[in-house]
Amino acid sequence: MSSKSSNESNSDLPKSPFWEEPDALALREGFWLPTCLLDSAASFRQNFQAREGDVVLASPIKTGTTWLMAIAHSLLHKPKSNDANNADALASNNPHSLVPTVEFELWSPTTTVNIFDPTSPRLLHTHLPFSLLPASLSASKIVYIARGPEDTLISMWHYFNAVAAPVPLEKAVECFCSGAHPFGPFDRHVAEYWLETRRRPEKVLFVKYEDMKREPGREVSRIAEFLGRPVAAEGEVEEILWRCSLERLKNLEVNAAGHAAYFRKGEVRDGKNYLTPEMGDRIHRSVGVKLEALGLFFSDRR
Ligand code: PAP
Repeated sequence: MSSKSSNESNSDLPKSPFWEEPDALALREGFWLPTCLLDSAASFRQNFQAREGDVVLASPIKTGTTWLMAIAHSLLHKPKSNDANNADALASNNPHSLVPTVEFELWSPTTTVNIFDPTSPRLLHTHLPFSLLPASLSASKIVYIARGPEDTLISMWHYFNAVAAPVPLEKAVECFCSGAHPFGPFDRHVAEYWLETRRRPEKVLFVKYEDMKREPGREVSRIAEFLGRPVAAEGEVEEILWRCSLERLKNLEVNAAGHAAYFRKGEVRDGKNYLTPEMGDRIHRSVGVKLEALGLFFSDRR
């Protein structure tokens, strides 16, 4: 994290194509950011003033962001049983509408999110790497969700093939291993937050998608404790898990149009259904080993 502003002009930054779009990404301080977000990312870093109680969710792309948004929002805005109007917000809002991704929303002329809303706690999300966050967030709690590289890549491939001109899997593997994808390189993004959680576990919580799938109750309780909203009532964790489940959210009308690509299979080791062993080895050599060297293992491979 740094308060130092970047003196580089956007046009000086190295550019890369992504999927079929030329110059879609620009390399800032070692990370490939979507070119269209360079200004808002810089403005966020320079101008954002965190407030006490702010909670920031952070993630690379396609690692469980939507699920984490739904869970964190449910924990911080528990419906009160005696308030008939305080219905489950997820029933009528996509999780991305409830938790703004700062670099997408903050300075967008069409945003409907008021980030300067004085009510606390503010719940925000970012795909930005830790080193590009505003300095004032150093006092805030951050919940980071990561996922194994093979499953992340396959999720990314399906997502971008659904929303943009499709590319063959070989090209997607090449792109992932080179690190030139939105907010990549993946290993560096994950490593920064992993090292930070080890330095400051009271401020940065590291969650793995695979753990959420295997032991969802334990992981939701861990997130709740970390956020200072422990789940005490019997059945509360189960209720939140049901509300936030892929099966439920995917079938809600609010998530059908425009948001359908966020909800797919949600399975661990789905990468194995698409990647050849050679592709898996390549991803492991380019990405996995760097994380394993830091003591970080994901169960999508083994
Ligand atoms: P984003 O980066 O565009 O926000 P993100 O939500 O991080 O996407 O990741 C999407 C993945 O999470 C999808 O995985 P898949 O492609 O392997 O299926 C999606 O299905 C999964 N996902 C979305 N919502 C949920 C949920 N409620 N529970 C479990 N997995 C979910």
